Amino acid sequence: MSKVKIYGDSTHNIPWQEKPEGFLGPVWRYTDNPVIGRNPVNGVARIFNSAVVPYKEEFIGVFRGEQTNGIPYIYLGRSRNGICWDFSENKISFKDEDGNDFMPVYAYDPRLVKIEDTYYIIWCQDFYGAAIGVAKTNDFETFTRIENPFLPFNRNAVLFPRKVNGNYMMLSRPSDSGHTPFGDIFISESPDMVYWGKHRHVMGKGKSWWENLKIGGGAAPIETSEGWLLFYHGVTGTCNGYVYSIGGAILDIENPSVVKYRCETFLLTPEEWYEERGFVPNVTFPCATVQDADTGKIAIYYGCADTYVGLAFTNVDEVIDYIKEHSIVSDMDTEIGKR
Ligand code: BMA
Repeated sequence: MSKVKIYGDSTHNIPWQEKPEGFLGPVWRYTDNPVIGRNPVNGVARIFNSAVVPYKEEFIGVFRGEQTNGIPYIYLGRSRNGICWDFSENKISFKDEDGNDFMPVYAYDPRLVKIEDTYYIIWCQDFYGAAIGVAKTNDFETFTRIENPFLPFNRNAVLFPRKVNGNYMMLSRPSDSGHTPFGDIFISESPDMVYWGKHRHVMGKGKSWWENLKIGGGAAPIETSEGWLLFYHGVTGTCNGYVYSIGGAILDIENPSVVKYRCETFLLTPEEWYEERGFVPNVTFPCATVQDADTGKIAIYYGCADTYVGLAFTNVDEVIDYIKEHSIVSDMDTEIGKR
């Protein structure tokens, strides 16, 4: 039993390894990373920045597949253990609400969040520039696109796994259409997943070097007795390009635009060959977690160097203690975020 309670499902078959003896950080890597290597599907050169959920005693996921023509798209994958994946050779076929084909021009960085009985896919796509797309499914057979929630330009949208005060909640990171050199995390609310408003600032780029350029939401927040546990990405700029690390914060349960704790240090930063070397070097980019409410175990799925998918582990007590011990919050974090 963990000290901090996770509110959510039990996932007894969670992919998991104990922390290696002597390892110092709060998040440790799977020893056989990366879990998805190059050329995983015919016509797809790389899979990375992808999201997974437990589904019917197994796992299912939406995967960013970089096609051999360079255009990213979303592919479905299934796994018995969350580690070895079978991918569909075809892209996910999106329909509009009348059942007609409605394919985005491109699609990348999908997140996958279950709210009540519906699974939502949220990704970045072209809407006259980079913007957020949303689709829903109940069976992973038909995928219905619903209205785009926000105007361009925006990225890194992730839904909360339940309504808060009666509304759906979505984090996003307003941006430009290119390799955005700025960016804060905002939150928006909707009564119906169509109309979004009550926009609030959640947190800005950090003071620490590893997140001093921009930040963006990562995995869907995990509901705990200490608040919403958020794994996000933080970016710094170097003379050799951007470096993407994984950070952690805890948001207020009733009012998630308020940051209760924010870890001054990264939780994981590019160190291994598959994080440092690839299509875009030095990227660790979290998109999903799988957690077990009974034991507090958490598995983090993260993209590595825009080339591979990696798995990392922590547990709720350890990561929450670590974030609280290393927390520094600014006024911009703790305010309601309304101006
Ligand atoms: C961001 C997104 C991510 C990517 C990262 C590093 O802007 O496009 O998909 O992992 O850059 O290239």
